[in-house]
Amino acid sequence: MAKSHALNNNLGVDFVTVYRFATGDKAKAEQRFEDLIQRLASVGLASEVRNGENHSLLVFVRVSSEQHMFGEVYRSRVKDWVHGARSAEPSCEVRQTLEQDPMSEAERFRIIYQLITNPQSEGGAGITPKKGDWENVESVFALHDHVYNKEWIKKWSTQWILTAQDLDEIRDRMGEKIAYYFAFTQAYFSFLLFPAGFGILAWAFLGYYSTIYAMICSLWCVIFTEYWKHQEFDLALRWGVRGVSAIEDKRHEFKPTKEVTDSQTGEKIGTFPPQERLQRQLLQIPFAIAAALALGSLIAMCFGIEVFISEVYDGPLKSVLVFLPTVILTTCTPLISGIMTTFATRLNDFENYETHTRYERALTAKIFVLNFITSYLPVMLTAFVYVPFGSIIVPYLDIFSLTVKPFAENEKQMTAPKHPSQFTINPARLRKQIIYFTVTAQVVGLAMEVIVPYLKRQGFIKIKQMQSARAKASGGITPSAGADDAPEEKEFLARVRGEAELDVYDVTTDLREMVVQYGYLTLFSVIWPLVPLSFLINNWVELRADAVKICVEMQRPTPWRADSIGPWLDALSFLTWFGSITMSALVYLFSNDGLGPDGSPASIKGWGLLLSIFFSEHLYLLTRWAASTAISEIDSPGRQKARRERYLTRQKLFQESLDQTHQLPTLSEKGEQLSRTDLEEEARQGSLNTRSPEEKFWARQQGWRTSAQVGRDFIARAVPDQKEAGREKKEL
Ligand SMILES: [Ca+2]
Repeated sequence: MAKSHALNNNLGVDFVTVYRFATGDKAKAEQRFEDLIQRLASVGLASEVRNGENHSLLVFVRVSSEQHMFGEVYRSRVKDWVHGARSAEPSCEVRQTLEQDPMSEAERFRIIYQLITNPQSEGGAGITPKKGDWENVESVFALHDHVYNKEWIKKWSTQWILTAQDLDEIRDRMGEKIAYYFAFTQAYFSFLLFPAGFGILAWAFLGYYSTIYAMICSLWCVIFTEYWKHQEFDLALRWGVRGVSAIEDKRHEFKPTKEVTDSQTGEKIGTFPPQERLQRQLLQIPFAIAAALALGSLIAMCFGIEVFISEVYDGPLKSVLVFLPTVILTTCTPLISGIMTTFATRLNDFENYETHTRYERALTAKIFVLNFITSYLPVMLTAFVYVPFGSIIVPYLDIFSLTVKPFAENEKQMTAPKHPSQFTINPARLRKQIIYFTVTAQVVGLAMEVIVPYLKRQGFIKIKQMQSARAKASGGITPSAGADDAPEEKEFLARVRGEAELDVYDVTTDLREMVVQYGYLTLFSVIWPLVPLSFLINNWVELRADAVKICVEMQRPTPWRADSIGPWLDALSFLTWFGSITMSALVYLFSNDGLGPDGSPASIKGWGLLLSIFFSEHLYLLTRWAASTAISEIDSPGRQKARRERYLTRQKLFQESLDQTHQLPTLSEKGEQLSRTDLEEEARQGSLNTRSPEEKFWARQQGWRTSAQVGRDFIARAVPDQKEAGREKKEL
């Protein structure tokens, strides 16, 4: 098989399972492996086994027959319907249904993945990769569709804007969860066009810390947040995933502590009492304090050293030493935030959430706190501590003289000025910092995302080659994984072994990156109005680079569903609100020629600062209300689709009830047929005089013809009106 052919054909494989075994206890490993294959077979999955790298086996899995697949599709759709995510009841005739409502690749892969991993009680094989009894199962992944991937990258890299069709295609291939990330980034990218253009004008004509720029930018952020909420809902309708976050299987890790019987349904449910969870959640407070202290003190320390070296120190190697705090920060921050993230995850596990959605929401909130500190604290320290209070703080920075002691020639070079008049604030510091975070760090981040995994992979390949060369030289004890491959499969298996080594894609990392980036825009862009322009350029590349990353650096992601960007929406709203505070504070503090106060707190009026924050926050609330009201009026394809479906259902029901009404005898017929007999009847009944006044009143005229006749008689007998008679005469 030629190499290109090996890339273009997946040989009908749905999923690949990597089974890694310890060579110590071979009997146990063999037994477990047999269990695995048997479990897969029990749910209708056929398997083929090949040798893998480093004591692993590759199990190729596919659904054994079309009938099995139909059965699973039907079950999945019924589940959606029962939970209200699907409006029409799925028909048992799946083959017919699939003609009207075809299955996307994403749906197919999701159903098969769930078939492998869902518990046996829910009809799955119960294989939980890396967990519990299935620790040996290292990963379960689908093979990349390289033909599609190639087209995808080619298409995206040659067009400016991603269309709704492009996003639909991602949804059909990768599932809604990933499609939501691309939809969000695309919406954010298009929204950046305006502030980018306006930012250039502001930079050229209005200068830094412009009130007009701050107001327009804040307004834009409010509109964007509200627009995205609207858009998100619309996509959920269009993709038919409204409410899927509610259909969820319990987390395997959830440990119920109490079993209760539902009084209404009689179902036995394992629960975890909310008050117990609340107690555990209280641990978040010490966690947040510890995180703020650990990360905050590191950042504050590096900040102090940096100010000391650049503003106070006046000895040799100054230009090099200035980078010392950056080095400390870039090495220590990932370390500390890594430890804190582990803590956060442990704490989140301990809080024992029932569903993935709730678990993720809680974890995201914790991670967001960490990100908030590491990303924005350095800028806030400069803006709200160094600039206004610099002259008070700088004399105390002598404590950092230790860091430069080995280089200084005399004491004088590292003595801070003791009097504020001897010291001047460096007003460009804040701007330099913002440029670093919004340009340099973005470019570096992008490179880290794409290039580092590539180098890592190349490194692995090199090491492997060296190992096998050494093994060959020393007598070739360990044959390579592909030694027994059939010649026609060789290329294909080599490719699968490569894909098995790749990382698992987690879309939340990419989403977090975007939300953190948005934070710089909404919180600080008034410092340097070219921020949106930088983000606009960065995000065009980012969207494509992430697509490449998924295709090349990652295993094919399992297509999960979602009906929003989830907890990141809360983060987005929070940042927008917080931006209304920081922007107004920055404008108030620095709008004085863009230089800001001279470093003494005396020039800042506390009440003025509070007033401007108070004012801008109320303006924020008002604009948010106006924007959300205006945006809710906007029609959109998803809403149109939902409306059309509702209309058709309504029409159908109305028609049905109308048909029933037509079967009843109408009053007109009744009147025609019954008028004579009714009159006789009336006379008879009236003489009996047994009716109630109400019955008598309604019994005088039977049928509409009688009523009409009585009316006509009244008209005929009427005496002509004098005035009217006069008028008629005139007309004549
Ligand atoms: Ca990214």
